[in-house]
Amino acid sequence: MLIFAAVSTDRLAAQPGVSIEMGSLTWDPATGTGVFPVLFTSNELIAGFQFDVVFDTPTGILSDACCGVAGSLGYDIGTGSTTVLGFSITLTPIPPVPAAQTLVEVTISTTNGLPYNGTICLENPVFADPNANSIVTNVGPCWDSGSIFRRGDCNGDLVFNLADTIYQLAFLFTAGPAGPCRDACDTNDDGSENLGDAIYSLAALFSGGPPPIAPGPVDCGPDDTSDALDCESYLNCN
Ligand SMILES: [Ca+2]
Ligand SMILES: [Ca+2]
Ligand SMILES: [Ca+2]
Repeated sequence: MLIFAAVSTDRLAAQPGVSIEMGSLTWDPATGTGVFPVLFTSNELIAGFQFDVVFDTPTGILSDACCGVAGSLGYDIGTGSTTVLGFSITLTPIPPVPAAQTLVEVTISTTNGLPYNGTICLENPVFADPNANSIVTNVGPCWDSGSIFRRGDCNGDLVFNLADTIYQLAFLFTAGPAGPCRDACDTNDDGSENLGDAIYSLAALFSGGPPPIAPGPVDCGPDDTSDALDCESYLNCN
């Protein structure tokens, strides 16, 4: 019975496979491109891989892939319109990686030149070992930019003015509707919408206080600080 138990434990510990996951997209406004790492863990030898990069809006364009562990081992890394492909012409395997590392870095752009706004998913992974056997591969969650918006424009009419504060006070105290993008109403970006935001807005509008926190009331951008507030619809940035 003891021997049986030991074998059973070993089998679990040696559970085969590769896991890949999106890292965060970093956008560079100067070049109009964004880069995200594809993170991976593995307890197999990898000799080649491919996966699709899938955007939920048509503005996303897959541009390039390079670098990471695959790049450092001299892999040929290429991209098609939707696919990233990597293989070693010398059949140098990627050794097992127990803690997450970057497999490759993927560069994207957009058709409208704006920061990518939507989700990016990794799909249809194919990983092969040096004997050309496919390796079981798990894929992590999609990356989500969240919506882009103008902070302070609580009523979603494009401009930041007293009407936003009145709208917000009505929501907070007289059962008025919530803003279409709650992040836009969180003018001080502390992760909740309350009287402090209305006071912050009034100070910004009328007494020389600082403007609503980035992305601010003029330029569209994402919420840099994640919180429980939703930005369900903010149409004016798209
Ligand atoms: Ca407004
Ligand atoms: Ca707030
Ligand atoms: Ca926030």
